[in-house]
Amino acid sequence: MQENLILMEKHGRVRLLQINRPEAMNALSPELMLQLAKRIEDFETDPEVGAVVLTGNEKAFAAGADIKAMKDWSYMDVYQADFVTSTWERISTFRKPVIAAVAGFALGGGCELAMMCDFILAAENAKFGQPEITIGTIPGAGGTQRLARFVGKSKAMEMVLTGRMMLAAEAERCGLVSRVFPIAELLPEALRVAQKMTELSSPILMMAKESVNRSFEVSLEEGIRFERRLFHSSFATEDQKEGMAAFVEKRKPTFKNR
Ligand code: DAK
Repeated sequence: MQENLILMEKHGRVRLLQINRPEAMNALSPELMLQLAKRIEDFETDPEVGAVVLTGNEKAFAAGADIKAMKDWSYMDVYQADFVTSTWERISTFRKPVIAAVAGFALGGGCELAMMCDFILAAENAKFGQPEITIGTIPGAGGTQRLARFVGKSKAMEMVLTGRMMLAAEAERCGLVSRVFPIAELLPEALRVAQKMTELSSPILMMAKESVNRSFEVSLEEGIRFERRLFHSSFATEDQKEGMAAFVEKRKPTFKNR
């Protein structure tokens, strides 16, 4: 198995993960997704990790699942291995904040992987697309579901049914991307934003993330009930006491993640 398909750098309590298959436009092979899932699994319980930035290189965040690996798989191969579910979905259940910093192509599984992150910061050269239809399949890692929720039916349908790519500016306009930067500023900005989050209370961040994610699953009434319960729960934490005391005392809070 090829090692180092996912490179890791430590920046304080931020972990920068870089998809590392430049020769294949960062195509997401099963080995690569396994290495990514293992990293995320380790970070979940490591108190030294407060937030994650997932990135690729200047040409490609990831140009999709590995077509060369997939092309001869049978129905039974993908069904029995539970292809996608077993490794790909791990990032979408990660409880700590994860930012996708996207430059270049984010296509097919690459676009789906970015959408599994909490938000997407993009370089001006980023291109998003679900081109599976052009190779005889459909998005299989959440593209038909998450894209429709994020950008609405019309744009999602157009992208999924035609394979058209969307440039960063359009992706920002329609809400797929939270902000766009010149390429040289993308990583420093993503790391800066992640670093800011590590200065906040980790359990409260988890509550906030869980609550926003809930909005995609349930009715407004149920979502608001869920939010209210978590909001009330936040008052049981030491960090809520510290945060509000610090505001009143006009000082910076020191959160203990308790
Ligand atoms: N897989 C494997 N290799 C890839 C690749 C990919 N997705 N994308 C690029 N490469 C490889 C190319 O084959 C080429 O390799 P060599 O020929 O040098 O050996 C190398 O990367 C450089 O690519 P190009 O020469 O094509 O570079 P260009 O700049 O000309 O074009 C491109 C860049 C990104 C526009 C182009 O490479 C491209 O169209 N790539 C494919 C994009 C695509 O169709 N992506 C969707 C993949 S399908 C499922 C769940 C999920 C999925 C499927 C099933 N199940 C539950 C069953 C997900 C499917 C997908 O993501």
